[in-house]
Amino acid sequence: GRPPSFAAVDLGATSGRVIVGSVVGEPGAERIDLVEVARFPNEPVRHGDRLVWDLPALWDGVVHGLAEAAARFGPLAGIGVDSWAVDYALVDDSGAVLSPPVHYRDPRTEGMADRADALVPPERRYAVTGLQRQPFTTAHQLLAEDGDLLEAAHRLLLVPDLLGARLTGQVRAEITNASTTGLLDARRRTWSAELVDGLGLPRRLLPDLIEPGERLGRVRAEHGVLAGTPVWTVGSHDTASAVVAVPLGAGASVGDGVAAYVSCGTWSLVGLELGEPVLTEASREANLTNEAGVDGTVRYLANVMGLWVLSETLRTWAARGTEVALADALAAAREVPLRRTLIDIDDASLLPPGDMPARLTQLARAAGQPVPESVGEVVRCILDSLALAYRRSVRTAARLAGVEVTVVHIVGGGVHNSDLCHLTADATGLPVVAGPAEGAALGNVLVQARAAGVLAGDWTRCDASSRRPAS
Ligand code: LFR
Repeated sequence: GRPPSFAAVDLGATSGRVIVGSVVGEPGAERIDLVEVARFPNEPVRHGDRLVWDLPALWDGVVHGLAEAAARFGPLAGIGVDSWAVDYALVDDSGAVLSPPVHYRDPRTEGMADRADALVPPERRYAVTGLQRQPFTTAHQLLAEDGDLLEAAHRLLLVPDLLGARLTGQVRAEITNASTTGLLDARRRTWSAELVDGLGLPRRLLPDLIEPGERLGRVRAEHGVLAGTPVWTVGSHDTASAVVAVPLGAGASVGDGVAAYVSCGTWSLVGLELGEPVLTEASREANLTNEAGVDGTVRYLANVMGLWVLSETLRTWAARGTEVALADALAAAREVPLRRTLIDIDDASLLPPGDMPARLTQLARAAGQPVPESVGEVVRCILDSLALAYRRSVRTAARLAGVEVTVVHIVGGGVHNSDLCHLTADATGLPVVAGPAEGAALGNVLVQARAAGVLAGDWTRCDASSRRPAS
């Protein structure tokens, strides 16, 4: 008969995708065939003075994509949803969305991390959550939230939880994404009442938690052809799903060390999979994050600003009338001497949308580096600075976790950027293994297939040695 097929809804900062994964092959030697059935743009829009996600467009893309998946692959064995983290909608007790989810790059969070510090000291927050300091953390967004809206709100739903609730009627907070709110206890994997209360947030906002690999519910009758399809919880934070798809165990057999990963897309998430969080002061000072992974693991990683800087640079040029294709930009960079200009790619000035070349000029000047002028020089500067940040992040994570890294896996769209893959190998001095490109979708499908009992229950995703940081 037909192989069981699972639809992964994978929403990224620039596009959403519905990808069907079919489990084929003999038991014990299964393979997942991935087919992209829909791709739709995700373009943030203005709502008053806020930058928000276009929820109606996303929902439309998701339901059409799922209908297409069902039409092509017959009754689906499941649906799973993952997206970027931290952003949420507030809903009332009928489930109606009270205002569109605000984009994490909106400047409303300015000063909110400091406000949070005044309520609960940063050392304490890190000791509980293990979460990196970022302006856009959900808790910081909530401190910037309109008071009337907060009062009217019944629940807060992160984007994948919101879509899951619309599909099934079930309201839950999937834990991998919940770990990016700044309100989750990293060790206990429960909401931290201490932090919720300490930050003055209403406890009722937080839905009951759920782990990946559970049946959230079935699609409601009103959704026509999809009605009755099981919706499985997955690593609903895209990075959690991407890490599931990294062949970490294979990598760990290179020497005695463990594998690091770079989940490379709009952001580059660089780090390790561990069995326990690292909650030390040194880790807080290095701004490494402990996010909840699938199967009780910890994603110990750094957010590196990522290919966002490059795409936003190309967008800046296009807006000025100079369209530069990515391939041409990369070709131009190859003509420029290596490491001509190195800047701190994680500088906060690069977070919001805007004129990237101007910001790079400023950073170069401040660092006493040659200002990048031509297309090639600018792109050279971005790629070299990214690779350097990868090296720094891999080394710092390894040092603070007490492990030796012997291989780096790159997954996500960035694997198509072979220049960046080579630079990463050169910068880290380690072998780099590239792929899969659709990491988040593959991880999403793997967790669904296991939950549905289609893949053996005992596949482990990482070598035991990478689950326990050496003491
Ligand atoms: C990557 C990602 C990162 C998160 C950032 C903002 O897509 O999910 O892991 O820090 O987006 O949500």
